[in-house]
Amino acid sequence: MNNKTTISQQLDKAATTATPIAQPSEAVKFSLEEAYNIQHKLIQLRLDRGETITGYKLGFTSKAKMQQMGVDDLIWGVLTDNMEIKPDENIDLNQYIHPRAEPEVAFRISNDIAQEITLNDIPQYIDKMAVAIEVIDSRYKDFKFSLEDVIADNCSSIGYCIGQWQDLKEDITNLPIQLTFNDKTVQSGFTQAILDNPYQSIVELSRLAAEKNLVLKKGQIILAGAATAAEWLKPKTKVSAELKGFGEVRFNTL
Ligand code: OOG
Repeated sequence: MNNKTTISQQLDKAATTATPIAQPSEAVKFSLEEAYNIQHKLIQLRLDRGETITGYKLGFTSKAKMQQMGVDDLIWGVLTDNMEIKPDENIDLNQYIHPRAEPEVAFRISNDIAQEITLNDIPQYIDKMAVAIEVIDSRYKDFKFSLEDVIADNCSSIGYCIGQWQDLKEDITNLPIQLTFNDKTVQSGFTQAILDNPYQSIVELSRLAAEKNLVLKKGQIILAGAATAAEWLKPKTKVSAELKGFGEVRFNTL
């Protein structure tokens, strides 16, 4: 596990075969920067198989998630077309290791973002937002990891389901958001939990991307991070997320 390419290959295999592996940081210490390099190589393996980048996700933008996972910094990962779950799709949980769902807010980029932007710039770069569900599935045994491990693992990403795109509203700082399983609420919170304002997640991502000279492209999406803790997915469940004023999105597990 000393070689960084090996870690990315092992993570890729763990994901494609739904088989958990040990946390690499238990065998070798590596920095946050090295962790993002491993993530980059991991994504490259997916792109080499023909997948395309559809957007980015932020993680640990809320205290609820940081506390649930025992970490203390914001992280970001890459979304690809292969991860998309269509609304009302039926998904087979056997393709995952130990999947969890989170209710989220998604944004759509309308103009390339090539530098750090501010909250005031957002209407120039983002045209729509939607309620979303993110499915996360750590490749590590028992869903346990250090910050470096989870970054290397592309921030546990595996799936995303986006509701109907809607026009932006000026103030989205404190909207109720919830996750339901078979119409029963299993997680609920408020968008304020996401960096005090979900739009702030776009600002943070633009800063992180600018540091790497990465352009966030028109048409790509941004998942702002969960406002609540994540919930284990179970078979035969109607999984739905609702964001007040932005409707609902759902998929079903087989
Ligand atoms: C890491 C991903 C965290 C979020 O929204 O905070 C995340 C994990 O908890 O496995 O997606």
